[in-house]
Amino acid sequence: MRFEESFMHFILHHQERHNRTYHFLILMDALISAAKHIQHYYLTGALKGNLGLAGEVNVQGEDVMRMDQIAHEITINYLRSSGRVIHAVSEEAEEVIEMDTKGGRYFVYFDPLDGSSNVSHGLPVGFLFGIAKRNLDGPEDGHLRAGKDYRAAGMFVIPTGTFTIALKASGTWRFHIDETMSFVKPFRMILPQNSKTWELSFNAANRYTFSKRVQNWIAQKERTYAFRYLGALAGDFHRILSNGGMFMYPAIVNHPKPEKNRLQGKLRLMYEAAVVAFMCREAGGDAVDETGTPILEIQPENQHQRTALYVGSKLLVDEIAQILQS
Ligand code: AFP
Repeated sequence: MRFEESFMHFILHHQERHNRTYHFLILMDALISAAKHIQHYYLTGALKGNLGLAGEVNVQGEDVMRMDQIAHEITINYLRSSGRVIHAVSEEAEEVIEMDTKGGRYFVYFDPLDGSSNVSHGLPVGFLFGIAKRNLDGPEDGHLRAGKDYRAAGMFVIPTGTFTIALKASGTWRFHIDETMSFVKPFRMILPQNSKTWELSFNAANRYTFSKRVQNWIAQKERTYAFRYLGALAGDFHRILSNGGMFMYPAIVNHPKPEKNRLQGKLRLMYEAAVVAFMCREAGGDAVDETGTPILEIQPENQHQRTALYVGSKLLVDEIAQILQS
């Protein structure tokens, strides 16, 4: 009988190999438990049509589907009881959530249900997270960390049961859920060099609202690469990690109704863009914002800060970065 290596064993071996404590293991156990719990709710609630709009508005002024709120509460509960988190930042909470301010070692930034408009269609959503570590030796250094300081970042694609995580300087790894609800079979993700499989992913409805130089770049490329878009970052980025190419959510600068321009882009820096940028860099790719600045270098000023995002194969990201900087 053949047993596949589980994520928890994988991470245990990783910590031991690097002579590290087990605190990170306990934190990961909390995140895995939260993801499985959210998956259970999705399958038993959302797909049976039991989860409608909650009638609330989140901090970004969007309708909160009940599922978002449930996923948020589930995650907070597991993170809090892990005893390892000092502060958490969630897409669903305006303020930073204080947890174990004395004993906590980690900052966790998360979006528990990204792409929630997919829920009512039974299509994939993402649970994205980034983890930074408290400065245990020197002065307290706060929760606003640039992506380059993350120790790990990952995403669960719910309900398909895939989990991808990048560990600082140790690569990006994909796992699949098995019939016992364990994430198993670590597979190292490296962006393919061969451009035959590369894809572009962006919301085509926005195309003519992008800057002229981005529009021109798309016009040059559109016959070269296939185009895919799901509308949930985790699902779209999952494909880019496997096939190569680039996901982009550029700044909206030419909207016919100028009040609808989004000069800072749409996606959140700390729990969307930096998370996929971290995974992408560990898989050999890169990510930049609208000024061509590496996403992982951006120092956040606010936990809900937005950014434009270009993430994927290094060749394409370097190319667009040059254009954006010119
Ligand atoms: P929602 O959670 O509001 O559906 O937003 C999802 C998201 O933040 C990200 O997952 C997608 O890539 C992007 O927004 C889709 O945005 P558009 O609907 O504007 O294409």
